[in-house]
Amino acid sequence: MILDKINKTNDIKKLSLEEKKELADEIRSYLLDVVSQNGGHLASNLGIVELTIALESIFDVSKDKIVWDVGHQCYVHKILNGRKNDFRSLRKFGGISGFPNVLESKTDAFNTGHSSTSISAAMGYASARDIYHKDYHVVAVIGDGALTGGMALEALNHVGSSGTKMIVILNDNEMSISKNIGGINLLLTKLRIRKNYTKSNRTGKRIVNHIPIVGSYLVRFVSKMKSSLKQMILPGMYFEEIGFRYLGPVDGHDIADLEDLLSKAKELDGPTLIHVITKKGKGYSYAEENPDKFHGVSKFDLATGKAVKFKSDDYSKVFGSTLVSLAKRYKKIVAITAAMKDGTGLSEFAKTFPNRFFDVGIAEQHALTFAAGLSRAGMIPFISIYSSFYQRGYDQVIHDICLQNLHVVMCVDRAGIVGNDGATHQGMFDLAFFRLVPNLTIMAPRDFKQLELMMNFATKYDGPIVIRYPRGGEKMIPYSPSTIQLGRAEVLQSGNDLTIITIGNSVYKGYVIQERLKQKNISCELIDCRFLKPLDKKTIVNSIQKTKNLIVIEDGTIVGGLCTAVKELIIEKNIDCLSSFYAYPDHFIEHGSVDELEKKYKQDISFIYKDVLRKFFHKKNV
Ligand SMILES: Cc1ncc(C[n+]2csc(CCOP(=O)(O)OP(=O)(O)O)c2C)c(N)n1
Repeated sequence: MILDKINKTNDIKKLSLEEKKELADEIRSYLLDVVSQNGGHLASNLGIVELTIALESIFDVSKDKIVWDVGHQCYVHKILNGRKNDFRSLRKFGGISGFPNVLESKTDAFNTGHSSTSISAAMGYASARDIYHKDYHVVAVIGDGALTGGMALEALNHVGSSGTKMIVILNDNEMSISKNIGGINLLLTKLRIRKNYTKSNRTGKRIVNHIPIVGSYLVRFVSKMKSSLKQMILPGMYFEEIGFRYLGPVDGHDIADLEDLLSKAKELDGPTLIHVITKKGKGYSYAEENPDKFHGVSKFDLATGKAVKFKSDDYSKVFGSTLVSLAKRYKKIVAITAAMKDGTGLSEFAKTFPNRFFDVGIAEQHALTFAAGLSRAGMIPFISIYSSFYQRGYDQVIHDICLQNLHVVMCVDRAGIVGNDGATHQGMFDLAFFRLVPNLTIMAPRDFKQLELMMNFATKYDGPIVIRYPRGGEKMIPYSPSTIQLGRAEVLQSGNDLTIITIGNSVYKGYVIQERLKQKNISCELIDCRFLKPLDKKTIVNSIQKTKNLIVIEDGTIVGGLCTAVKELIIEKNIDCLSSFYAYPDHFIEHGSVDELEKKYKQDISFIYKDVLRKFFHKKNV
């Protein structure tokens, strides 16, 4: 096995071209083997094997800086840089991360996970290098999807005009998670056929030259027109116009061609953009045919390409189908996604209402202000974004939506702990950061039925409103949700000994704890807040004043969300009570399964139950 020769950074440089080709096959098998077991980002990594081999053959990642955009395609890099054996622990609790991580290896130049940051970070490295007169190369590797993100375009704008020496590798596979969309994609489509243009240009010249008398004049005339023609016909000029030297397109699966171009680019001064064409899912037929389905996978059977676990309904699906039925009744409803049509459950909506569906690309900021504009014009926009990606659109929520008090329904998918994607993707902060925003109403459903009711409520509600729900399915509790009233909590269970305050998927934990405490003759009052904002202060205060004992359980950070809201209330009303708050600490939460992370951070039902017995009821042997 050639892979046996790869143990540390730069071992790749010792291989011949033939060995590298063999290595590419072996790496693909290894990727398939591990990702089919552990889950992860498959298709993007299969597509970038040769490009990574070529890059790390030409550059020296022990000193040169390669910044991987999004970072989901860094598996090959990890295998080549000291983590070949650890790769089996990919995304597992205590194992290596599915994204670049500077703490894992010096060869991971920058932590990524969210899209479109690589060119900015690389520009930082390049500028610092120049200030200190240091000597290293800087490369940003960015996909055609990530290039649609505003930050990437802002960074191109900066780098192009700066004249700074750095390389941007555009890994163009025509796919974001779904098919890539938008004007940038149109530009790239023209660039992809540039090779054909060059060939036909040469043929054209030969033909014109043979036209008697005027032939050679025509060729001279055409040559004079070349630069303006080039501008019209060769869209690579777009990058050149903004200050980049454009090289390519080059076949991203031909190691020799790639190495050739990369070594030339290495010698050039100023900003260079290399356009590399790759095939997402390369080498595994199921992934080549359905790159979107194999973008991010959970455990699957290699022989059939089918998921091992049957996928039952999840919140995203329920959101999607509910929105379709609402949109049939309310013609003003439109749906927006930022490149996450499938993930957010909007595929059915897109098919049913193509004119009322907008995929804006990886552009959360634009998506939110676009929703604000739609709302001003009388539409009812539903926008669904993952919790951690809302972080990018915070000012748009505040300045464009809430300041004008606009009716925009902001659905927050993947809220709370999401698991194996780790720190960049945990939906820890949304309750906290949304709570600060004036005019904003915030809800969280405890099950599918309540999500439907909340979506109904949000359709008729006239103002900015958030509905947050977790990744995955519902956990059933035996209380069917009742009508939603603005700012009204639901008391699910009356009791005298302990008040349990919860919201969203944490209601389930509260319910199970309450049931267990009942066995010990402890009677709990279980409150589903439903609204974080406006908070039902009256119901909460009445309950705490009755029981004098309080716990709050929340799937998010301990800072700023429900726990903080209840603490503020206790102080405001000067309530004397014993209290305990269960939420994630003020840390970034690493990767692992939800169960493992809950245990580590003492958020699991067993821990909370025992803790409550100890703290409130002095019972030890439980
Ligand atoms: C800000 C942000 N929004 C959405 C995502 C989700 N996401 C991860 S990868 C991806 C598509 C990236 O496409 P591209 O850059 O072309 O890379 P490819 O997977 O095709 O190689 C998206 C939308 C993200 N990581 N960050």
